[in-house]
Amino acid sequence: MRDGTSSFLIVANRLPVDRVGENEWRRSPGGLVTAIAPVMQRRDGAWLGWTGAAGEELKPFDHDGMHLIPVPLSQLEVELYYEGFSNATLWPLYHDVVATPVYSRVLWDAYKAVNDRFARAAAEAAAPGAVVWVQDYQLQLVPAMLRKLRPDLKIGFFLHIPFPPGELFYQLPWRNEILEGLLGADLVGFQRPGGAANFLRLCRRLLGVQYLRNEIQLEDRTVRAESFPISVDFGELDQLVREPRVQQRAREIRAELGDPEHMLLGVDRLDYTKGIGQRLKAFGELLDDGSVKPGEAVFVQVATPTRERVAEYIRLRNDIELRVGRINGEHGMLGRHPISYLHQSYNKEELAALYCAADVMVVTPLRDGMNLVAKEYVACRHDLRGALVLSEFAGAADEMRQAYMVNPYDIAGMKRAMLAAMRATPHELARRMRSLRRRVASHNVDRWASDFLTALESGEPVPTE
Ligand code: GDG
Repeated sequence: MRDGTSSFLIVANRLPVDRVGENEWRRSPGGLVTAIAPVMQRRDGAWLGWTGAAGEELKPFDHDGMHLIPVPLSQLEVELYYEGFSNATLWPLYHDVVATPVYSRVLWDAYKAVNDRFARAAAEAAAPGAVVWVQDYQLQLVPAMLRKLRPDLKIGFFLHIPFPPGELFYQLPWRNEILEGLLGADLVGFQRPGGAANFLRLCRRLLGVQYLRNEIQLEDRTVRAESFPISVDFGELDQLVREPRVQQRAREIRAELGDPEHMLLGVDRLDYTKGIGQRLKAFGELLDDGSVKPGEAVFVQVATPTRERVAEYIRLRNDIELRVGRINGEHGMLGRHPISYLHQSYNKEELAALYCAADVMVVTPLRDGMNLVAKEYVACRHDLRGALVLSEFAGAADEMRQAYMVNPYDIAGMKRAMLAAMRATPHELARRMRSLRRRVASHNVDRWASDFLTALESGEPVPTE
């Protein structure tokens, strides 16, 4: 046991590993782990979170140079705290109410109880004066709970999803408690400046605290709210797609699709915030009105399974699959379909090959904290070919102005953007891609993590450019 000895602690809903055998684990894919792992190794760090299996009680263990501390969740807590309050209340509320949030006291009680368990576990694991970095919407009460137990700690919080304006946040019956929970941190990080501004204004209106610029003055301390746009591991992806086997696989993918003139691609968790239905509708209409001929373009939609027991997700899957079936039924030919729909997960390399193969990447969320897929696509296109169609409502839109920007609610506008992307000259594509790549390369995920931690530890703002 190493209780109370970690000078750097990550607290997240999930541990950064997936089980691959009885006692075997594999590091989860994703930039967050990659960015944070070196910091963990340098500072004798630990990561606290759930293993993903209900009812499992495991002792702390080491994996891949990281010390992991499992926090158990019962089956009922998974239903009430995770599927319930986190994903049926907070997720839709924070994403502009694109689905109706469920407000239930039973779910709220479970959320509080689980947050309390995470806070206690963190209080036990942290060394005196340690830095603790709490992640995301599932754990918004942890900062205040932890500060009460351990006032000596430096506590940071980062929200990966949007933070909504008052018009929406006011709906939440426990709005004050959530704000008070977050105010337990020394630094509250958001993806976009708008999220930080919403938070500051809501604290003033609902809690009556005052702020100057980005600092809230409490009786005994200061809390800062700032934006830190998350990113991807640009270098790793750039290197991966230069491997001959990945390039070969990209050629195979196009051949398997019948070598269409245009390959369009969507890669998302099958989530109602991602605008999958809207983009397929736009593509279907391009076929209906003859702007795109069957056989000329193929739309590959990878829709990774997610939150499959939450009612809205079951409905969404049915809607999308009905739409895909209709479009393919009307415009397909024997053995050839305009939409290749894949309700499956792929490994990183296959995903990279798909990015390399696609002429047009279509990223059209109705609301998204950042959207890493847009940045991954750009990181994979050292050939400067390929176009990015991007929703104005993704956090990534702030930084990726050279994309073909769309309003995903405007189907006609999306059709125009997809056509423009398909018809762009190589020169135009290269011009846009070069500028997009410059931005993502210089603002990669390491920079996100180090900017946040520097700001947390120094108490000084980090210059944004
Ligand atoms: C939340 C916020 C914010 C997808 N399918 C497969 C797969 N993926 C990977 C993608 C990408 C990640 O999952 C998805 O990240 P996004 O950012 O697009 O979206 P969320 O999951 O909603 O993430 C979001 C993010 O947190 C980080 O702060 O950007 O706004 O909602 O990396 O590549 N990966 C693999 N197989 C798949 O089939 N290996």
